[in-house]
Amino acid sequence: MAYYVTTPIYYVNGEPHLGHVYTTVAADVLARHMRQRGEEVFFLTGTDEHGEPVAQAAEREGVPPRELAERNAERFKEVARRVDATNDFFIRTSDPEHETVVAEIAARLKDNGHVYEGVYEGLYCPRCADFKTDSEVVDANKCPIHLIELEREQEQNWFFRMSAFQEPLERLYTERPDWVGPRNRYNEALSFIRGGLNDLSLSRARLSWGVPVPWDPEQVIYVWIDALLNYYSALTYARPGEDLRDRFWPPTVHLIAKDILKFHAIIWPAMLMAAEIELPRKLFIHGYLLMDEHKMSKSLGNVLDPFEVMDVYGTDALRYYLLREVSFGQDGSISPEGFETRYNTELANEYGNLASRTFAMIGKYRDGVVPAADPAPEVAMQFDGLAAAVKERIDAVEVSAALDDVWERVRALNRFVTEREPWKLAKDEAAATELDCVLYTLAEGLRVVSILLTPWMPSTTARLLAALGQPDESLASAELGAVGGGATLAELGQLFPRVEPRAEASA
Ligand code: ME8
Repeated sequence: MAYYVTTPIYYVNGEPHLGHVYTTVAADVLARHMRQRGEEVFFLTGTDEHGEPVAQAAEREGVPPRELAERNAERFKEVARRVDATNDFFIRTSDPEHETVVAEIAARLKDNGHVYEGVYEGLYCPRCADFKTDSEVVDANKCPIHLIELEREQEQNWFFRMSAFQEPLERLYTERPDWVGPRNRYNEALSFIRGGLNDLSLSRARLSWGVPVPWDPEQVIYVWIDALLNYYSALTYARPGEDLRDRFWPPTVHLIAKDILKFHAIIWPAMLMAAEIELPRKLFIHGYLLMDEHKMSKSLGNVLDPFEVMDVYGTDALRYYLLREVSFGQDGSISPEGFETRYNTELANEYGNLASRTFAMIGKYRDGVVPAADPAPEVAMQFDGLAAAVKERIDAVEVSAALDDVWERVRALNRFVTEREPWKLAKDEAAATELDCVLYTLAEGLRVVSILLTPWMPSTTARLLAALGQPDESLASAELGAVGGGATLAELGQLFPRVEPRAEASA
């Protein structure tokens, strides 16, 4: 089965930050896991470069929008590489191929009779690039997201008759209750639809940074119409000479945060229906990372800077922390203290130490060769059905619950060491077979949890699997007992070395 996963395309008007890293890493976990299953995967991320948000930022900096876009798109690309994202393509909405598709689909919406000319009047937020209804604004005229005062604006525009899709959208939500997850977001979107849909202005007259409206080049296509189409256009040119739509359309899952729910859960399916394009299978809406409940401020030392964390602790530690600390789908706080605690107790102690103890004991008691034995029954019981459970979690986009499931087994292996006390067995010749069983079970358990953890911590697990002499990362081999004894262990070193508290944090 083909698997197509996307992140939002990020605005190039600002710096990449932890929120962007979060979605990209989560999408990468899904993509990597599916590749382990032998599925054909396409993973897309990229940048949103047109519209007011970028035009205005460029104006503030005194540079042309294209220049700002060039510079920041490069930074977002760099971040994707830095977090070890395995995206198959990086789309930029200023790509001429994307612009061509946007113009084509806009023309199709018009040809299909869903576009008309009219005057728009409303409170407009330039930061959201969105008109706000009276029920959405706060304090009479403020953007609910940016809390800036909005001006009432009027424009001659082309409109998309979104109101005509109210009933088809309601039907979509009734027929496919899984199409938006988690459930609270589904309910939110559905009640928004039931509240009544207005037509959507499809073009902007006052702006030139965008894709010209094909039948009225004085106007540009509204940035959200342009941006949403990235998920579709990318497949037409990501591989020169190939049309990937055949294999990958419709998308399996669009990952987004709740800030852009309305665009993805309402406008996007309405547009696709109007253009007669098959709808995506699923939207999954994750929560916000709350970096500080009070106020983000570097001087308070409470900001988790993703780049600093990766420099000091490595990329895998950050990937692990983000998806472990906050239950995927809900809001959650993160902090440098929280990170350090999980790094030390879970990564360094529970996983890193388990590996180094196992390697040390097999080295000392069995000359570095994994003994042949059957897995110990109490551990076998714990691992029974684990790979299948993880698959099911990932199918449901439960990215942190899947990680928790595996981590429980890391802990089970630690308990197993404590209970069986292999260092005592080693002193008793009559216990040689039992020691073989314990050491084999540990090596085998480490192998299985490491395969399953690969999507979250790819470099670490690759290192560990290589040192175990078992580089096969396919999910099919993630069964306890699938590999026998006999492998000679290589040098492993510390997986998560202790890090002295940063001077900055203790100052
Ligand atoms: O909205 N917690 O771009 P954007 C979790 N260009 N995720 C966060 C986050 C946080 N605190 N902050 C940002 C746009 N994100 C449009 C999208 S898509 C066709 C166009 C993540 O740069 C999250 O995925 O504002 C959120 O939806 C996205 O960044 C918004 O990125």
